Amino acid sequence: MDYKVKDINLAEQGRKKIEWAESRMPVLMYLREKYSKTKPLKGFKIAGCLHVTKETAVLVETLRAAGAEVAWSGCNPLSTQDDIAAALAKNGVSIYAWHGMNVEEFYWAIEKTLELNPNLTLDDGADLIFTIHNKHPEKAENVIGGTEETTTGVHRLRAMAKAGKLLYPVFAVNDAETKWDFDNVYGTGQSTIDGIIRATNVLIAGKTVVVAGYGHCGKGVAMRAKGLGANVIVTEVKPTAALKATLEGFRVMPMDEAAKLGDIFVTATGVKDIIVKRHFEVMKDGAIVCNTGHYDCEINIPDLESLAVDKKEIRPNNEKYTLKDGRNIFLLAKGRLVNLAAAEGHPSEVMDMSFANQFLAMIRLTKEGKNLEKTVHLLPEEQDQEIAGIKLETMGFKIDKLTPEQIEYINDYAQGT
Ligand code: 3DD
Repeated sequence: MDYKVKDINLAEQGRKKIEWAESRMPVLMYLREKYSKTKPLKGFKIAGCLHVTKETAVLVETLRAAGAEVAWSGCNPLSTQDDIAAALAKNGVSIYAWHGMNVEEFYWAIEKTLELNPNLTLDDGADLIFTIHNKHPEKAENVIGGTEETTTGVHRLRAMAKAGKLLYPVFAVNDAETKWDFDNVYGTGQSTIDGIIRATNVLIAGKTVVVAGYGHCGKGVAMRAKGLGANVIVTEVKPTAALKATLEGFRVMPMDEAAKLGDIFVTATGVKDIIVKRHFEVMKDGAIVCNTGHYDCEINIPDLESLAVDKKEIRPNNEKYTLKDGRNIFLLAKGRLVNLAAAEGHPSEVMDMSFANQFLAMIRLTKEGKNLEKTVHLLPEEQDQEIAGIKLETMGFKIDKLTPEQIEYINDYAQGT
């Protein structure tokens, strides 16, 4: 059994965290119970490239319980939790992941998972799919289809499909309502603040928090910062998103103005160069800067380096850059996603639904993949309602049901006032 992790002796500690996550992921555990009997993924080989957290471990072990053979790598050099990787390795998973990988090791790990010759791929950020397409296109012939977890990855794959370059169909798990409206908003909202607090322990109350990007993720971060008493400024390029931010009571202005006011900056745009040299030049002494987008391109670190006369890590995931005029700027998690690099990512309860979508999408691909067009597909709305229904039930909630007369009314366009 092949694997490469930081320290296999961390397995017992990791297992305890996985058991905690299992206790708070009732939808995925229900699906594991249901499909471990029929094993619909038996005979299928899944290569996964997704943050190695306790929640991902529950997904991996649910895929295996349903019969799949699995090989796994992390999808960010700083997001792997080493005790979780050890627990998965100890339990027989071919996993290649450790915290603090360099870029070469990151892609070596992806290559190792491809030795499985997968017929299904599971991605978060599309690095696995891109490695297949750019370096091993012959392996795409074995692949029935794949899934993509995050907004950035879906954007990349849609562009690829539009260019006619996608070699197999992909389900946009990110775009499922039970993922996008929950993980991206409530998960990112809490886990980003969690990462900031773990790396700084600053008081959020009373601070001016600048959130760049008011998509689902930025909306969650702004909401939770406000909840902790921050004064929130939102920066945007999309008029409708900016308008929504103003109606939620947030101040809206260009980054050139916000840069002078912010105490804490969070980028959540998916776009590069959101905070650049001219912004650092006007920031307050002691400003804290971090990113919660998938890639580390949103904060221009070479610009910050060019202004600094000294840099040192003052506590884990927190580097103090001293500028020529004596001001200090604190960069968290080296500009990589602060929620996973400086904390544990989103709570289990919200990843439960994201990963229920991943699991069901894998089964759907085994049945439908061969007939799907080689483009990016949405998961069916019914799947959202099925997942949300199970979630509500596990939370002890009951809801109303339409009567036949109400269904008839909805479908009868002729009935007026
Ligand atoms: N992501 C956030 N928290 C995570 C966790 N606890 N486990 C695995 C992945 C986790 C990333 C997700 O938000 C993913 O849906 C994304 O990147 O959009």
